[in-house]
Amino acid sequence: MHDLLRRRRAFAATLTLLLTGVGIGAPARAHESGGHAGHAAPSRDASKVADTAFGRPGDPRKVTRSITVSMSDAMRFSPSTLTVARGETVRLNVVNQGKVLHELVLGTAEDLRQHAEMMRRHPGMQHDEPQMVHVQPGRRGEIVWQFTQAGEFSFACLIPGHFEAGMVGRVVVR
Ligand SMILES: [Cu+2]
Repeated sequence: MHDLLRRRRAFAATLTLLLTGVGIGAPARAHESGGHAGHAAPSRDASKVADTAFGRPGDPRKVTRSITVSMSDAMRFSPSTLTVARGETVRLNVVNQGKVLHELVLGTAEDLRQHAEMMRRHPGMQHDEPQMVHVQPGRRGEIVWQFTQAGEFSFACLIPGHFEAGMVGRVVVR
């Protein structure tokens, strides 16, 4: 009896340590040893710092350009390459012309590759972040994003099978 209780306490203490460790900024380490390295990328508190390697959520009042991107069941985005100026806040009007759900997720190529892998391992995982939009068939959605970093980034549909079929695009920021 006592033994069990002691073990339980030890377990609780370990758990607390683990959780605290993750909370105060050991996420890189936690993720190295853990299963998915993918979502570790922004090891910051998203509620405080929304900056990413590919920019940050844009202020809808500061949109300087709208770009329509359509998605099809051929697993393609059109256009598949977007060129934007560094610092520009863009509204992506994302139109699903297909008959199945598609999504558009912005990120670095590596982010998206890892994210797609995680989606394969955990199908049905629900997600909602500013750099992504899920669009039902025949509907439209939007992402307002400010591209603060120059470089080449990606966008993709990470629904299992879609990414693998080539549902990927490119964002060039200069
Ligand atoms: Cu798709």
